[in-house]
Amino acid sequence: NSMTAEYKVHGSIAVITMSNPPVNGLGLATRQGIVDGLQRANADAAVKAIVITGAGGAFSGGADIKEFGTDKSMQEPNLHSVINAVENSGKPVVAAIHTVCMGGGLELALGCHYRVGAPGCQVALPEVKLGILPGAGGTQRLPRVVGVEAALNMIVSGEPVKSEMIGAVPGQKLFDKMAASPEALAEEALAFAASIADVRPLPLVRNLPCKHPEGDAYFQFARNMVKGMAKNFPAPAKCVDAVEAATKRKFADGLAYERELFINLMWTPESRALRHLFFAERAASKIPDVPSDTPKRDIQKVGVIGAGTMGGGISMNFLNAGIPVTILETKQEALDRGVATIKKNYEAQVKKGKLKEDKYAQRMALLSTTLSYDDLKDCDLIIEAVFEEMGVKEAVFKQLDAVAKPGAILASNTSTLDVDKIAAFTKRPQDVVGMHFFSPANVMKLLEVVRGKETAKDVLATVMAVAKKIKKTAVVSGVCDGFIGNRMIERYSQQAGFLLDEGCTPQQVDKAIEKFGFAMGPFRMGDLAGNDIGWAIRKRRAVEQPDMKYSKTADLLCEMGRFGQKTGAGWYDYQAGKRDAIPSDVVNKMIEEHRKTLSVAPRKVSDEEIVQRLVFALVNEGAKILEEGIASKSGDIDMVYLTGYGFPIHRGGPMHYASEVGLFNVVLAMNRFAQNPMDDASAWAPAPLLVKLAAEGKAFQ
Ligand code: T1G
Repeated sequence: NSMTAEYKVHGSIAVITMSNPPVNGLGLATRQGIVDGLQRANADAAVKAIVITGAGGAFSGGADIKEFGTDKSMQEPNLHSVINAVENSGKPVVAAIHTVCMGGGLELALGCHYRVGAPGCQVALPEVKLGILPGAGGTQRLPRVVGVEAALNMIVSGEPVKSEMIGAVPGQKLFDKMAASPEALAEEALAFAASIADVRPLPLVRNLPCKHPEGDAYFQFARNMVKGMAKNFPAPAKCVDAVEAATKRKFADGLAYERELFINLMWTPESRALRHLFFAERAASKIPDVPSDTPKRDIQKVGVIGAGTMGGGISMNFLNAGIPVTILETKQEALDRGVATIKKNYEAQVKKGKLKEDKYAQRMALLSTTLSYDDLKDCDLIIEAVFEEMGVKEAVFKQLDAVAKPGAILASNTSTLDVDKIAAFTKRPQDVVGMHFFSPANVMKLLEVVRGKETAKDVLATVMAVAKKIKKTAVVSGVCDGFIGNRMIERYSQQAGFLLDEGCTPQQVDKAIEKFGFAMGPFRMGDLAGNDIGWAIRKRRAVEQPDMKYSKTADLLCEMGRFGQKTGAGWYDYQAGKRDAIPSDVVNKMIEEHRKTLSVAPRKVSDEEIVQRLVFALVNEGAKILEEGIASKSGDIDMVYLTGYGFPIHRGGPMHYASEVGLFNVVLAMNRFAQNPMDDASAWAPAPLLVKLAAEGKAFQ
């Protein structure tokens, strides 16, 4: 590998510059470059001191996570060896830190004899967010320079702290000097290196004391705090163990202990899930056939059609990002109601201290309303969130086609209708795209971007960039009934219904899947979203897909008018003004009566079977979505389920979870479920992609 660290001597100072874009991940070649630079500098009599820094937009973002799970990350010189080489240098090594100094990058800096920091640099040990902990001395050195409590907070939270915040703490030893500005850093680091070139002995962080005055009491307190917040993740508690070791053991022993904890955590399923999601989240914004340098349209002004729940929530996303919005409705009182709801939402945030009064006022100042399409003629992006009925969509898009300026992006918030048909209502199908927000639209992170046959590539690139700006996780979906999320949830709901027919109560199913980690089981979710929504879809489906088998229970429930929280009763009973789901004798009776009509003896279904049938139903549909090209990567499907449907993060998403279980085992289970006369055998016919991967012993990519 070509060395990815440059070496240059300025006067008597050797400068080693890591250059491994995009964030100077400490990959093997970079590590090798640093070690070689140190050797050259120590061998050159003209060199008195050494500066290590990073090219481009980071000092270093830490270990190269692209190497994780490969043997390259452990190949010598591994990060430990590089840090040892720095500490054992015969000449002083100064880290010149700027922009991003994270994980292994900070650990490298802590191995240096001195550190000069530029203001505005994000300093963090974010390993815990990947389900691990700093594995190259971070848990042993950071407490020695910023104190035990500050270090533990940074390591357990993984959150970045601004360099100038740390530099301002009296007695801190992380930065020996703060540069006046990022631009001044290089100059000041060289001058600083020259000023300490002859100072001996060379200071080592590992030789600094590390104590906490209340020792055991403090760590007991820390353990209690961490236990509460880290429900499904083992790493935070291990961070406490590692930092405690720094206060109790000799440095070398603490380092060895940290290494042991690090390696154990690397192999936990939780860490594999978090590392998978780190990449899946970033990969989701990449569209295989849309180059990342595709020119984007400029979005200065947004129009929203419809001031209902969705229209209001959608508008707030743009107001929050400082983008002016014009909401259009057909009647003034609908506009007034919509604006009042937006105000109520913001005022609730102001009351909770989450939003400053002046920010609230700024956002409202960006909002305008109108009853006339003419006022949308200079919008760059117009999103309709009107009634989910093709006739209404047609009227709206015909009007938009007549009024919107050339190049305006026309988006539909439809959750199931055919975006190609909608595009065909206009003379500009290339500018039409689906932007499917999830309710509540100003809260849920997921945005399904539905790509029509004609949708232009720069429209997609623009919408993905807009999604990032309004802090949404955007996933591109092809056109099909239900796109990615709702198409899969259909199969999940189908299984939930069968489980009731076979002997489960709603609360048993919900509890089993919530124990697995879902935020909410299918029946509590139905009561929240409204059972009538599924009812309407099933009626529509009955025409289009008469052969799809369903449990009648959901229809019986709706015929009882039990639509959920909004009617005060659904699968569960509710007390006025409260959200707790109370098991309902009425519903359980209805289910028992219904079973009698099926002439089936109810059976005890295990929690494990409940979870497998619900989750593998998602996986099988997900595999079909992949092979049809509706989704381009399995990680995209995982992101949909994590950000839109409350799938547990520590399981990594349905497709990742299936790969962890082993696709061979998933197919075996599906074959078993297909034997069940109460079930829908056709639903368990494994997708060809699933069969292929299982036969090859492979995982989803
Ligand atoms: N290695 C390799 N690539 C990385 C990377 C890393 N550490 N961090 C980010 N990237 C890539 C990312 O995939 C994307 O690539 C691009 O950089 C921009 O990222 C022993 C073992 C640094 C704050 O956990 O928090 O050190 O998609 O979109 O919003 O203790 O990335 O463009 O091809 O996020 O400006 C610890 C994780 C590793 C840092 C930049 N380090 N990264 O944020 O851009 S474990 C981390 C971040 C470790 C040691 C252990 C952020 C960022 P592409 P981005 P950004």
